[in-house]
Amino acid sequence: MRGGWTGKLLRVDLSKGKSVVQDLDPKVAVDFLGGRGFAIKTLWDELPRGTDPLSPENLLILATGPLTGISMPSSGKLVVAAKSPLTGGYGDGNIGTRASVQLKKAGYDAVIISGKAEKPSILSIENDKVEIKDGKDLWGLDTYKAQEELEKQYGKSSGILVIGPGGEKLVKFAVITSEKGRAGGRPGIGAVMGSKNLKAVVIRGSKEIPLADPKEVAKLGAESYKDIKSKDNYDFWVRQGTMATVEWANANAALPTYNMSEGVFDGYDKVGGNAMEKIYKIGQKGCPNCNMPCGNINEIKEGPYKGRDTEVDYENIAMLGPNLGIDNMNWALTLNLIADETGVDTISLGSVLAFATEAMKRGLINEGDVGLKLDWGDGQALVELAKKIVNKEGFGSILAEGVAYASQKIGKGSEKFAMHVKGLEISAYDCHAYIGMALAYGTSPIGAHHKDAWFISYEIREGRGVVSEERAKKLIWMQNVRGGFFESAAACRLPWVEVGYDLEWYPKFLKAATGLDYSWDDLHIIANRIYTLMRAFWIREKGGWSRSLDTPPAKWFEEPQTKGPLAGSKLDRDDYEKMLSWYYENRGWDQNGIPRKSTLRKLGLDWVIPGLEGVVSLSE
Ligand code: PTT
Ligand code: SF4
Repeated sequence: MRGGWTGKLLRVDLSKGKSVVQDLDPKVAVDFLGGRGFAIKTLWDELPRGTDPLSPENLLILATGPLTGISMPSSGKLVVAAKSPLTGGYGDGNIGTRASVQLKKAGYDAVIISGKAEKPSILSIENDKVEIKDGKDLWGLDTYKAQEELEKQYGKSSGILVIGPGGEKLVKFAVITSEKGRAGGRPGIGAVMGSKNLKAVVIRGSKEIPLADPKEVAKLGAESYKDIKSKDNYDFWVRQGTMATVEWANANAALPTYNMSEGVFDGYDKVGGNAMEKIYKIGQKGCPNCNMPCGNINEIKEGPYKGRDTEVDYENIAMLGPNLGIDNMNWALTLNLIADETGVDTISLGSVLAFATEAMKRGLINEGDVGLKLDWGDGQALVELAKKIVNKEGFGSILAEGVAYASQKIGKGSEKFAMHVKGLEISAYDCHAYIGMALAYGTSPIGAHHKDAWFISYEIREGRGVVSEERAKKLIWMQNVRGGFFESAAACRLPWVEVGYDLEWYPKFLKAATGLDYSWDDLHIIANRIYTLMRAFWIREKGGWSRSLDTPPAKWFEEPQTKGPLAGSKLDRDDYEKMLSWYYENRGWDQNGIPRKSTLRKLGLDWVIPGLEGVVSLSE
């Protein structure tokens, strides 16, 4: 390997208190790139079928890719992955953090953490020196305080990953956080870290990241940073970042409102990008190596957390504002701060709060069950319930298991409005009117996340409601670029998505970094391989497959929107089934969503066949 990859993996066994450095198999690097690709390959190869995600046997993987940390726009991202305790399938997340760059500089492409420390611990990685240190003084601290403490001890430039009380208490949607406001691992990767008694990972590196052609990387980097700054949308993006999506989603009847019952919200402008800019925004933050920083730091002006600040994005505000009927930004910011400090996912938190509110409005649960009276827009009660969830108190402990579990527990038809796919709560786009985006959620390889395909923007641009094989193929293309390439390379996709930075830059960077000539066709083959392997992992862990696991909840099919420009919209089941069939066909999977043997062979995944044949019958 000439560069891009360091060629080394660090394995840490917390039970034995030992670590070992291994060579990265060059074929794995070339065929899977890194990030998500490394994570799924490792989990497939090494995790015994049926492993309890919160047991010491689960593997917590921190993985970079060949573009991470190099002088390329927005290259400071890190994939955190494990078997998910929320879904029971493959789970990962992507954090913008100094830990990504520091890990490459310390000389590793990935860290694979197994076992469980006897007592609360910190994993410290400083180049070749790897230590498991006592973390008992940090245990119980929120993520902000723990971050501050670790910065004092290890220096501000260290890469720090930390969990909060949510991860320690094994809330099923706990995340890993970094630098007060970056978070990743929606499917409970923070709980996996907590189950290992691992409070934090601190990484410091001082080595050069190996590059095949350092001069070319520097040249491409300089040109790219200039290119990004020259884009028309650049200034607006830096002012509002993802928050401008609030107004855009409302205009297109896609803003999640009242537990994804509606796509428009009367008070949207009070919690949108413009309101943020005028009233609440006090600062700006970005990930390493990024010159289009999008972290909006906002001040809470009223309420119990008055004067505190918190970093927000669209998903956070949409799920903790309109989806709860909240039109007072201060409550949405307060809920966001609670999620960040305790280290739980904002999207899932918004979803379980909305689910409980709807269940009470429908009379399926009552004030006595919850210990609180819930209503749309009642920020105070929802903040109280959020605290019960993160502390796993009373009814909060049911919601802390996620919306799928809570709906099973409550029963009475509540599954219909439990807004999840495969157990992961749906992120912030209402899909009554967007069948393509519904399919994107249905087929996302970690459960209902928009990260693999923000298909709704394409549907709005190219026409809504189209049911065709072309659309299914386009969705696969988009998943491959976003969830295949960006999650494995591993870099931020927003320069491409948000300001129009050209995709053609990436093969050039790959060539300069690794010396290898990847075309976009090659990168799509890699993405197909990764998607098919993720699907195989899910099938192995679930003991089979069914189309219902790739289908969004009944609400969007049965209860139309009642307001806004698309009032009356709902999804059509026959249309969805057609789209899903085309999707399977074009992925080379059979009509039950199971990869065909011929597909596995074509993608160089022959070695997966024996593992799957023990679980399901494979068609040719
Ligand atoms: C991501 C998901 C998102 S996606 C958001 S806001 W978004 C929520 N952010 C949370 C948060 O904050 N705190 C918290 N406690 N929970 C949160 N849950 C939600 O998590 C994020 C940016 C954003 S902001 C997006 S779209 C892009 N996501 C990328 C991605 O997934 N891959 C990639 N290669 N590049 C991306 N660039 C953008 O990064 P998950 P971050 Mg995140 C505070 O974690 O699990 O992947 O879910 O990473 O560093 O905060 O950057 O409108
Ligand atoms: Fe981070 Fe935003 Fe820059 Fe992406 S665009 S690297 S999320 S600051």
